Amino acid sequence: MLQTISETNKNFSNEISQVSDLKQLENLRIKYLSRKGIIATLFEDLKTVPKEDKPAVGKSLNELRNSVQTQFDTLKEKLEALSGNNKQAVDFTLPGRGKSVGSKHILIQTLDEIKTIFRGLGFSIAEGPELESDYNNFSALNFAPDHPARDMQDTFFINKDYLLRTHTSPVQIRVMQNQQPPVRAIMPGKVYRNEAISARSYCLFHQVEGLCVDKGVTFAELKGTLVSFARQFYGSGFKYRFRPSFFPFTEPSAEMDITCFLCKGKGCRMCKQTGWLEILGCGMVDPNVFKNVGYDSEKYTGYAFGMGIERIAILKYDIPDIRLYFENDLRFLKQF
Ligand code: 2U9
Repeated sequence: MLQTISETNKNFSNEISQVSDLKQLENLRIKYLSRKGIIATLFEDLKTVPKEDKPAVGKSLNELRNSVQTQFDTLKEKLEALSGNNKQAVDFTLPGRGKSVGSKHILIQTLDEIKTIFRGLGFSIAEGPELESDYNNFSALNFAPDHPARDMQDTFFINKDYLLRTHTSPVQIRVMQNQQPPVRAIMPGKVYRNEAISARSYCLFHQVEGLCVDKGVTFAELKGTLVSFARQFYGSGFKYRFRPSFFPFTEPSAEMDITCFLCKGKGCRMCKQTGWLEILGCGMVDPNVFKNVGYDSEKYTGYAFGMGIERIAILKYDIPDIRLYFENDLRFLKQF
């Protein structure tokens, strides 16, 4: 019986290799695969095989039937496509289906651009954890114990001592705890704030902060570096100004504005009629912060700055709502 099965297999292979049209193929199907065909007859014969041989013979017969059926199906599909009989046949004249290629999210593109510019200005890149200690996020940065930012309403606390960082400044603390000056680094990353979600604020956003500490670092150097960054990032032809401000971790502190992109300084809805857009905060590192990390504030001075990436890109690309960044709507993402 096993020999008959093997011969049938050979015969079928031989016969199907000579088939050149659908009619011949149908005849072959009737001969081998129909209800009274060769294979069905072999299955009938299986009844007469001794009990102990049945498993092996049955297995071999199944393999024969599957192999014959597959060869038949494959050739049928090919011949139908060639004869044009089958409505589902492949139309080789149709253009291929293009594969869509993904792209970097606009926030990541903006972060990459900022990193490249600061690398060119001699800054390295430092990163740290998003879950931070209250000490690194607030106390070491000279926040008073009763500062409003420490309120549960503004910060996501994990417990009494740990929280989701509200800025990347704790990374500067970690860098200074681990290394003596000179320091020249930027700290990009995600930060979290417990705010009511609206078109202008979200519970999560991205920041790039920077720190430069050495002997004799001045406010003039801060201005030169940040204007150089802004000229590369926004293009030439804009004016900049520094306004006095306040942060617990810098003294003096300032905010940097750029001429409004939309009205070129005349006053419009985007700049709230001021002609200026705020792009970042900055200042000279407060001596109390140096004391907290063990730096000698008589010997060293430093400047620091911080910018929100969502805000920067909102201004640069006139994006109307911060939530668009996080919704993954392709109609938004594909524009960049
Ligand atoms: C250390 C010392 C000083 C980082 C700074 C700012 C000013 C600032 C805001 C910009 C928009 C936060 O994303 S935002 O909401 N940041 O204005 N950040 S100076 O100063 C530091 C940081 C760490 C040890």
